[in-house]
Amino acid sequence: MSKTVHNVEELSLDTGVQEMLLKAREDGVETAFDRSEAMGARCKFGLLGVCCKRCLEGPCRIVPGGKGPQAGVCGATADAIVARNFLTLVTEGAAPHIEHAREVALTLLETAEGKAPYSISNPDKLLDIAARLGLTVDGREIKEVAREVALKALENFQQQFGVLPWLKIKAQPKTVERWQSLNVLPVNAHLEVTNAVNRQAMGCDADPVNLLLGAIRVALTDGYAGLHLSTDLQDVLFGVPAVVKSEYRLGVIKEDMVNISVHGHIPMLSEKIVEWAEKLENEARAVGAKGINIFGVCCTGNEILMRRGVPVATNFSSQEMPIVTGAVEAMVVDIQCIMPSLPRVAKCYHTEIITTLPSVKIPGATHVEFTPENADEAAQTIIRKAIANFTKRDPAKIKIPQDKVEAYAGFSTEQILEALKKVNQEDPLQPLVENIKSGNILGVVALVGCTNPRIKQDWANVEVAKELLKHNVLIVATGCSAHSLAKFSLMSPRGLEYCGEGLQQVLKVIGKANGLETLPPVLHMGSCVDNSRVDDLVMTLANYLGVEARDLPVAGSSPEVQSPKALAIGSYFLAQGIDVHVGIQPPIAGSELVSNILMGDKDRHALTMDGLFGGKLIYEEDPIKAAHLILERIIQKRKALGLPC
Ligand code: CUV
Ligand code: SF4
Repeated sequence: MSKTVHNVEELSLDTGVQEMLLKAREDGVETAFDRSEAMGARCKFGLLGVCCKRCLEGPCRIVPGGKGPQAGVCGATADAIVARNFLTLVTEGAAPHIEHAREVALTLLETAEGKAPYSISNPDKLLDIAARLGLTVDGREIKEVAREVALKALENFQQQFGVLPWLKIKAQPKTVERWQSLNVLPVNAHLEVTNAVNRQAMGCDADPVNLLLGAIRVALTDGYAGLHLSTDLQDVLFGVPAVVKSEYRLGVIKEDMVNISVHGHIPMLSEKIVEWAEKLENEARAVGAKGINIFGVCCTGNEILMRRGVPVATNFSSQEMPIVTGAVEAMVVDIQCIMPSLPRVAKCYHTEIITTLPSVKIPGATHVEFTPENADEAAQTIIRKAIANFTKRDPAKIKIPQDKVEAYAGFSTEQILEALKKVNQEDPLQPLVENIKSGNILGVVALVGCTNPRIKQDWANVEVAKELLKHNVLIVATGCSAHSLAKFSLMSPRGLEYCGEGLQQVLKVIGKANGLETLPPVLHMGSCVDNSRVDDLVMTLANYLGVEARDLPVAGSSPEVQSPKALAIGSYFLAQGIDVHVGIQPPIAGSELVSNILMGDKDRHALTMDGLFGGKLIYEEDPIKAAHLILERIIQKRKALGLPC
């Protein structure tokens, strides 16, 4: 194990995590925080994006503008290498969402055909989607409609001509025209991913501009065939989220119960775990536990928080910490953002790490294969394993941090509109839009993405949010950033103290109309795929005002980005013309051309995302400065709309 030099206070803002980091050191357990430190300064070539290992002539690396070779053996320049690597990141970010969506579509199909033990929880949303797709719904059975919607959804992975069906039912026509003129409209998700991998291969696309447009094309695929498709069909199967009150932080782990953590992304598994945990309570009591306590980690935690109010223990960087409490019987994982170290940490305790999908196995974990058809059996097997582990606890190793905080979640676009209806039944958007116009709400920012052991956990997410709230920016949040903000009370009435006066007033009025003291200043919109909900909200506002998304005073921010998935989502926002801030250096600095295209102002550079689409990438590590760069752009967009600033 590496020698640890940092104080735990410098590693995470979360006191529970700090406490567990100390315990991990005492227990001789290595964590991501230790490994990050042991890794030391990251490779400069990698940070700049100028390293290429696409073929066996290399690996090649370039010192930009410096001494030594200015092109790879094949002749690829730094511009081409950086642009290609960016496309790789976006593709690697999109593919997981696309696979996620396809799994959900197949589950819907199997449910409609009676082959999988799920139900159509929200027929209204199903009928709405069917109508948008132009399917006949009148006089037909729900299951029949569901089957047809599922088949239509699968066309997003199959059709050889035309435009991605889910893009057609969601995007604004004027924006689609722009995308068409730039030739970035996707056909089907599998084709787009294959094509993207193909064009980045050795000896293929070497034009940095074309490669970056390729990244936008993949990002649009991510947005529609990944994010939107997943959320829509998950809402049909499991319900549209509505406001729930729940709890956050490691204190949600309960000493006297069988604790099961769900971690990963796919709600088909976590929903079944929650369902069967209730049904098997008696078996837990039989081994001396008071019951079964399910809690979430990362995005599948968001899914069951949003729909069931299940508490969340922690987010990405500290996913090993629940195990360190010594009180977790099982951590069940599916896909994405799962640290391969989990079974090594679990070895020091009695926790069983359970993998569930054929393409995600980890040495040292137990594997219980999960499919939609065998969902009930798999969930029971998993829960019984956890119950059996309860008796294997070592009392000397148990220590659970006491901190927990309350948080409200469940703010789907549908729920936000419902809440606004209580203020104005006929014209629900009117109160929101009036307050945006007057400046009581200066703009809306989506705080999205991850935490990253390269920087102090939760700190940048929370600081960016507080600074924006102070300037009357309404915040919506998803992913692990949402977890950060919830952990620090920004999703509870207590968060009101950080808001500017105008925003406070609006939140109180809408809150009171809904029987609450206030709305929380940060609205939790869900998991990473639920950035589709952010897009839905933006579309709703834009359509109401008769403008495009790119005209609105809105932005995205990912202060602690870790996953390429967040870069794919960010690029999707860019394609919509929405500015995106990242607080971790994106690997593009090795090419001035690529940096200028992605981050440049349209007034200063001939060719930019800003000029082509209307939004740009902002890189700033300092959260306060970042917030002000975002505010500047929001004010620019307000001015263009003729709104007071
Ligand atoms: Ni999908 S992608 S660390 S779990 S948000 Fe969390 Fe969210 Fe980033 Fe991963
Ligand atoms: Fe080097 Fe070109 Fe091969 Fe990349 S593709 S490793 S730059 S020769």
